[in-house]
Amino acid sequence: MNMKKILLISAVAAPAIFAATAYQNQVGFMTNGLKQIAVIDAAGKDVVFKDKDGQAALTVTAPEASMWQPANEKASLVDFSELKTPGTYQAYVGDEAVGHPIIIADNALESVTKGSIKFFYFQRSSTALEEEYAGKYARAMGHPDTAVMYHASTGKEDLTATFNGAKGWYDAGDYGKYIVNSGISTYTLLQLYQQNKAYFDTLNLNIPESKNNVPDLLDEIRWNIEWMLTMQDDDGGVFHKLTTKKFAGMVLPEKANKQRYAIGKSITATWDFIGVTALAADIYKPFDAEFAEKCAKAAGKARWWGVNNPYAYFSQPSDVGTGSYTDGNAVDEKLWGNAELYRITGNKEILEDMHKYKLYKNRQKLQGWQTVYALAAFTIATNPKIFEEEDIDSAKALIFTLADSYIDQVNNGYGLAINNDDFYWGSNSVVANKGMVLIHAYILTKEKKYLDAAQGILDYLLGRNPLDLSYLTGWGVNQVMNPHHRPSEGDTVVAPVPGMLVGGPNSSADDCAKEFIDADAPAKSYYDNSCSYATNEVAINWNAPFAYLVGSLQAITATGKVYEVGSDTPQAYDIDRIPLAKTNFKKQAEGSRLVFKNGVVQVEKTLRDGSIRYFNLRGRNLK
Ligand code: 9MR
Ligand code: 9MR
Repeated sequence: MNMKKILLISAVAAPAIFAATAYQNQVGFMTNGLKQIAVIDAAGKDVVFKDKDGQAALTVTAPEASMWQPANEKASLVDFSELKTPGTYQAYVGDEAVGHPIIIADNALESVTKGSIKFFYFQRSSTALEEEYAGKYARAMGHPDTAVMYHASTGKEDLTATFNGAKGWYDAGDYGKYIVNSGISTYTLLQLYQQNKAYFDTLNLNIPESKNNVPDLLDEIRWNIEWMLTMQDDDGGVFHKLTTKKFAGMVLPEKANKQRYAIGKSITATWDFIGVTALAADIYKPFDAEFAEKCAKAAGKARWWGVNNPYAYFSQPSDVGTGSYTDGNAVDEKLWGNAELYRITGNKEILEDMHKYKLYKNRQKLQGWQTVYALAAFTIATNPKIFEEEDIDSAKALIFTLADSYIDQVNNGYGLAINNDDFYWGSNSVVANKGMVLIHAYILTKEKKYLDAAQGILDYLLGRNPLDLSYLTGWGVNQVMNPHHRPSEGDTVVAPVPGMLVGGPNSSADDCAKEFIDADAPAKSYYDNSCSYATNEVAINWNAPFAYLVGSLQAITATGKVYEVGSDTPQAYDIDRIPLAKTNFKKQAEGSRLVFKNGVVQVEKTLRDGSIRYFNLRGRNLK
């Protein structure tokens, strides 16, 4: 921890009084992509873009300023997309330089793409990071996880036994490994690969596996899938998480060596596991048929447990304090898991099961670790030859309902499809996930407005924001320097591990960032200090949609080519020998009861599908 880093940042960010100010992507613009900059106090004035020799290359008159509510500030959105000669430029208003150097290049987003994926290598558990791959962030092995114990909540009989739960990525700033969060993160990266194969087949990440014949992105993802596979119990069910009982101090992995446990076994973890392993069985087959077969088998076996234990929701044991990832509704996980499994088996019974979980209007929700309807929608909408028309229609309805609502938000001074409601814990991933929805809308229609809105979100994360900050460590003129990340805190290197997207502004942060909450400007409610896990932690489920967004924009914009919907013929697996939906479980009756929760009396309603909702006494939905 080095306080000097914090002072440095705030000194740089202070804008001069009265002069125009500009906020922009600080990393780079694609030669053929959308290029915009938000300029304050410049309406009606000429913004001149000068090349490195000081020659004016383009002049744009700043349009009327308009409000962007999350910044509580008016700005003129200046579009300089016409500038298509690679190089470095600077914007001027009158004699004054505004913003930062503007870099235009064909591969402007390639280093960020690599960096945001390389993050996952830096998060590897159970291995030393060698200097050859990690540079000055090399570190000793931590968490071998070869002798993990079973917590009583796993239901295991012999609590003295241990198992090998090695590999996997650390979830975030902490050293836990959580199946639920691994689910969405791993899927998102697998989709990045699947939809941009030509690009990622040759992209070198400089990781230990770089010399084998498998694309580096897939090698990196496999590190986590191999861990996920260790979390499956003999009966097919999947343990919820692998952590210590309490969070470790802010030390390097090698120094955090308290006993680790498999904790809980849950329905959400199990269905998320199915989603990932089924998709992996398809994607890895051409590279390693044996591994792929193992994934498919694991998915089928997990389904058997999932079908038989529909109400096994995770609840945090009283002696455990690590992340809980609790979720009392598994409808979305079941929908997604079944969709992936049907895609690789064509098994009608699985399709029938999938049809029990429809994408009703109230299920058209942005994806997040707790809410994965959209993952099912992405898979279904991009596999029109596999799924039935009704499924495809409802998947597209989800994607376009969301994407079009984002397009409706984009018309503001900052040009961002981001609004006040987005600023909760992990807001940077909220907006990156919106970007993933927009990219899907683009893949499905080739309508430029969707790609442009996605580009705007990337620009926001890389500096087009009222804090003039790049939220990705290691990139940008003003970079985040003090993330809540144990390896970065525990080492002696001043700069944090590169390629990490921090959680971002959070208008309900309840930690040391509290005093920075700006009720009128949620986009400013942020504190670049490692004490703030609620605004400044990093996490695999935040980096994954960022990598998806930037990797897709690089691949699509550079080539003008986009994933061809329906072009995939998934590998076929037979999971016939696994007994399917015949279970002894009776359909659960709906029921309500009063419970004491979060300090008040609430009505807990159990729906027929086993999902649980909470209402206050006036009947208002609480979640
Ligand atoms: O480091 C922990 C982080 O990963 C979690 O997101 C956060 C909220 O659960 O908690 C962090 O750990 C803190 C703990 O909750 C309270 N004591 C200080 C810990 C480190 O800041
Ligand atoms: O991302 C999670 C966020 O949605 C929750 O509001 C928050 C508090 O429960 O926890 C976040 O997840 C943390 C996890 O519990 C432990 N590892 C760090 C994760 C990121 O902060």
